[in-house]
Amino acid sequence: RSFHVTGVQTCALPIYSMKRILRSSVVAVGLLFAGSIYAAEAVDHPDTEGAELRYKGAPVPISAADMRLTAGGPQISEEEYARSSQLYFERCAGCHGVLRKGATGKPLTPDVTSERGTEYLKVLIAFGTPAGMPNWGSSGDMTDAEVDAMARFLQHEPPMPPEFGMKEMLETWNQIVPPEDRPTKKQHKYDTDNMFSVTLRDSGQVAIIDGDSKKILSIVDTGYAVHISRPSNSGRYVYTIGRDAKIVLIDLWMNPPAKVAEIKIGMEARSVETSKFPGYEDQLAIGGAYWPPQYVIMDGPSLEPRKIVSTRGMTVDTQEYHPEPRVAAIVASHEHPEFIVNIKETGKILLINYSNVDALSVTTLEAARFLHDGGWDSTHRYFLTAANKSNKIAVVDSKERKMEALIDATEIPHPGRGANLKDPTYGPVWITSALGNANITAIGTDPKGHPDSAWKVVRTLKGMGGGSLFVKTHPKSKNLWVDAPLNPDKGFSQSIAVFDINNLDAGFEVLPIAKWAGVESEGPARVVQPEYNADGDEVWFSVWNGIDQTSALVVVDDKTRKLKKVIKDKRLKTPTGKFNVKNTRHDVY
Ligand code: DHE
Repeated sequence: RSFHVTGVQTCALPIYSMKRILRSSVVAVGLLFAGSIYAAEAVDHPDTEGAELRYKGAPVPISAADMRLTAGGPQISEEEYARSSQLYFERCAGCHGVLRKGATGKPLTPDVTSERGTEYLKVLIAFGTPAGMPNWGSSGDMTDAEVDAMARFLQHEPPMPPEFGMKEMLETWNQIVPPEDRPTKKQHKYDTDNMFSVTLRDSGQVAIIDGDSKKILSIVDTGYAVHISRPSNSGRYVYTIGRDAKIVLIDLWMNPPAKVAEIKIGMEARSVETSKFPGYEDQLAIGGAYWPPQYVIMDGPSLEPRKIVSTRGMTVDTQEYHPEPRVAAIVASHEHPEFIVNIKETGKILLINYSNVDALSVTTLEAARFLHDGGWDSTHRYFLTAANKSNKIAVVDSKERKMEALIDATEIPHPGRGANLKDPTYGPVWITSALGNANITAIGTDPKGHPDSAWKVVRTLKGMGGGSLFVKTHPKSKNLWVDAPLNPDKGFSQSIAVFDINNLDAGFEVLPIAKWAGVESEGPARVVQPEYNADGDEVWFSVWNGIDQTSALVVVDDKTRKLKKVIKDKRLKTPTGKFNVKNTRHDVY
């Protein structure tokens, strides 16, 4: 990483000493700037660690609309405004919100930023803060000119990205192979239940891999930086969602599996799910958008959009209006014909009854801000989900349609879908790891059989360290796998920790997955997201390298914990999430 000596000095000190001071002594900085910056730094990103910010720094493909200049704001050219708004979406919107009203980061609206002024903002952007704001300038991620333009851009109104209603959706809806022209039976010999849909993040594709032969059956172009895949209830289809809000429907019966429909549901999104309640299997799909803040219910096999609903509204705690509450995780209820939808910024969980799409009834549950990801307990009655900036796990009783509990958890819990296992002492528990520290938290989930442990943190194990994103086990397994792809120590980010479920206190074994793939020295080679095969006797790991570097999938024998297979192929670019059809459609984890 290069270090730029820039013209952003606001005092007599050379810039490199300022950098050192900013990193080493907040108090010194406070003195340097007559107290003002210290206060700002201390609150800008409370509890936000570098790992979390790296995780948030994913590009978002929204281009700037018209310039909206604030009277009296600093001069900025049209070109600088356009470039800065693109950079803002790529680097800053994840924390500060598209409209800059503040999300997990502070508000950056002109009333706030104009008081700070250009020089102050330049220093903040260039050097970051000890509280967690990245050093975009000194890290080389932004040039001096970009830092300078960004500081001026932030003092003007943010560009208003366009809304995306039915007209826009229909313009993007493409039925490549309409349902009536699709095969009436499977066109190949492969077992669709043991197929994996693997996110190829930076190439905007997924790989459909046969879990038995480990052969890549097809590479399907999807949305930009595709995020997750969800198979339909029957297991015939896979729905993928791109960060650009493009949903792609893949028919696994075709030979090779291929794209049969696509639609864009907004400008930016992360979640998609399909109806699972008996009588509605494969009939409907739902997509949740970050921008515009809305969800869309579609016809499952064709993706025809049927109902678009905005999520704008009041926050759960202070009851203030929020203009962009993003849709985070969505799961399909097994108890009612309902989708369960996390609304991040308002901290509310919606139970959307889809039995009559033209008269949707929605139960709104009050959880906590900022809802992110989550998954079912082993009975599929309770949905446990992270409110990650509140450091809480919210538990929804999907049968009774009510909040069951709101549990204090560890710092920035990040479960993915979580892991369900039978704890030898406490009975059925659901597990999450954390971004903020090494804690692996076990929560009791059996109010009938183990009432004393239900909805309590019954165990906290220590994993390899912070920067963990995903945990996984399988009902047939005795292993609990915990990754740490965002840990700054390569020894951890390139490895996996595995615990013995029957002897959790004994600590964990570390398996050097990236080394087994032979790619440990080529790039970051982060080991991310364990996923079981259909039989539950193999665990798959992604070794996530840069787009021009060699990545791999590593398959480990679950019983022996020994390497079984390394899948390397030049088409496997930046693999991250993997979704086994059987486990994902039956919510087995
Ligand atoms: Fe994810 C799940 C959002 C960054 C890999 N991610 C989710 C979900 C949400 C989400 C809302 C739950 C979807 C659901 O269940 O319906 N992710 C976000 C972000 O907003 C964030 C922080 C930043 C961004 O700009 O996207 C983000 N996520 C990442 C990554 O950098 C990861 C590690 C690599 C990648 O592919 O982008 C990543 N996210 C994943 C994966 C899942 C996921 C693999 C599904 C896990 C599972 O087992 O279900």
